[in-house]
This record gives sequence, structure tokens and C-alpha cells, in this order.
Amino acid sequence: MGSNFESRFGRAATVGAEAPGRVNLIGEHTDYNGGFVLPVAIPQRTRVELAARDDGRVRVWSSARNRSGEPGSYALGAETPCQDWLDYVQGVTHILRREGHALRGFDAAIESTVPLGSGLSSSASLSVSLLRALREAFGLKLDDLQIARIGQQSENEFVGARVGIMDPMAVSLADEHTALFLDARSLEYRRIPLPPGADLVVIHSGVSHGLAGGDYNTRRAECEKACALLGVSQLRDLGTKDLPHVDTLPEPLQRRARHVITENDRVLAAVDAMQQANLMRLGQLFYASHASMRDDYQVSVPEIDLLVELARTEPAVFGARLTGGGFGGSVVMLARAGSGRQLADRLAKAYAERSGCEPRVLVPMPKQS
Ligand code: GAF
Repeated sequence: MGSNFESRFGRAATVGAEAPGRVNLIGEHTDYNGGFVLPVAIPQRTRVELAARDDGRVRVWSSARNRSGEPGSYALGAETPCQDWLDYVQGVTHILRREGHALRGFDAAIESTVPLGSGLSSSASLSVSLLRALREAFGLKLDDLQIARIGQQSENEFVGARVGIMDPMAVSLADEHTALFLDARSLEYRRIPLPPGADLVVIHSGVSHGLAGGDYNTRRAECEKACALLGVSQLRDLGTKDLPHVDTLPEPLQRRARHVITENDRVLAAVDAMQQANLMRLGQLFYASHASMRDDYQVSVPEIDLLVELARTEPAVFGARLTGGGFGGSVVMLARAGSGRQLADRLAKAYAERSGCEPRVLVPMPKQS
């Protein structure tokens, strides 16, 4: 990475910044309900090379998203949603300016190894790496938490995806060796080391999703409706003892609420299991989380279910589940240490044959040829 800036803009970049993607171990669709999540960073990253301009124009080139090869361009202060990748950049400058940060125009080249629509936070990775580059270029007074908040605001208010705080928090604060146990309501977090004795496996199903699409926002609206009927401000306010009451809600609201309440419980149990290095228990929680996302939250797709079922046939897999927002994306698995690489390749092959899709093993990182 690195030389694309020069070939696109005919001069050298003055700053460079990176941010990883993330995989969520457990705690799905809980963040915007004020609940708990447990993401960890993945090796795939987004890198932004950037140099300030003397005028107020922004020109941005993205390796993954620029189909025409020409940089996207707009004037600072005239950000207008255009329903493509440039909205993630426009959203960031729009919010920064609104919050009173002094920006000038800039040229930027973005390269990413986080696959789009994979459920691994390619968009938060873009926003956070861009914010880090802008912080350095213009001396912005922003800490990592503020960067995460601006990333979320940009997606909520400009891009039109009502995403929660998990992804920008994970991308801004997590690393590859410790999961970030985050209370999405208070934003308090603890770092929980990944248990020894386990390999993390992440396989992209080859079925991509879009968050600005209606399904994610529909789930969020259903949760709000369930809260209104149950008389609470967030589903976080309820626990498993409230499930009989939740079961009196009309469908599909009772399923949605049941998923969120039981998933919050599973995150707390997963943190315990990780701290005790109880991989069997952690694996059971993964499978239970998947079943809840499939049957109650209804965000899985047949291809993802197939991948999880194939994982069950591998004795070295402790557990597997859909990770991220759903409607496609990736599966995260925990496997016996040392078995991850071979097992992932075997599963990807079997899955490709059965589904006709093109999976990609993302973790463990394939060896560079
Ligand atoms: C997406 C969102 F961006 C997150 O905020 C979270 O809700 C997740 O889906 C589901 O857990 O990644």
C-alpha cells in the first residue's frame, strides 16, 4: 500500500493512518438496545494516505470502491448524500465541521483489505482511519472515543444507516489479541484476552449485505416498538425474568425482544467462559447465539446457516455463529488451537461446493504467496 496516492494525485501524501476491521465474538444487535458486545480487531485494515489542499475541495480515491478510477470530489460545506461510498467520507467532514473542527480541503487515497458487506465493519474501518488521518493532518483535538462517536454520527445522520456504537468503538479501541467487552449504554469497557487454546476462524460467506438497506433499520424500529409496548426506554432494561411478559407481545416483536434479552445474557456468560478458558461453554454460547439470530431475530440467510452447520461436523470446532448485522456476511468460529488454518480451508471448500458461493477465509490470515 502507499504509492496509489502519488499516482492518483501527482504529489506525495503528508500523513498516513490505518484502522482495522472487527469481528464480533458475541452480542449481536444489542448495541443499539443499550446492551453488551464483545468484538475483537481482525488483521484486515483500511489505510488512508492524505495531504491537505489550499482550497476547500476534497478529492478521494478508493481502491475498493472507485469503479470509474476517477477520484470522488466535493466542496467542504456542500456535502450532499449521493448513495455511494463517498457518503462515508462526506459524512465525516460534515460532522467534523458541524462540531466546530477547522478543516481545509484535502486529497486522500483509501485502500482496504476489509471486504465490503462482509459484516466485518468495512465502513467503520474507513471512517476511523479517515478520522485518524484528518486528526494528524489538521491537528484536530479528538481522542479515540470521540473518533468512534463521530464515526457513528456520520453513518446515522448522513449515510442513513442507524447503526449502533459497537463498530466504531471496536475499530477505534480494540486489538487482535483482546476482545473489547463494551457496555454500549455507558460506553464503559474492559479488555478480555482471547482464551489460550483456541484459534479464531472467520469465513466470509460470499453473500454481501448493505447496512443502509432497509432490513437493519427495520429491526431497530421493531425494537423501539417493543420497548414502547413494554414500557421501557431500552431492551437493556429487561432480563430473562421478564421473558414471560415479553411473550405476550405480538409477533414479530416478541421474537426480536427475546433475542436481545437472551443475547445480553449470553455476552455476560461468554465473558465468564473466556476468563475461565472454558472453550466448550463458549462454543455452546456461539451456537445458541446463532440459533437466536436465525429464529428470533431472523437476520441469517440459508448460506450462513449452511456454513454454521458444516462447522458442527468438525470435531475441532467449539462453536460457530453469524457475526455482524446479518443478511449475509461472515461466520466466526472458535476452534482448537493449531487446527484453524486447515479446518477453515476444508470448510470453505465444502461450503463452496454445496452453496455455489465464493467464500473467503479471512482469519487465520491466508499465507502471502
Ligand atoms: C452492524 C452495526 F453497525 C452494529 O452497530 C451492530 O448493530 C451490528 O450490526 C449487529 O450487532 O455491524
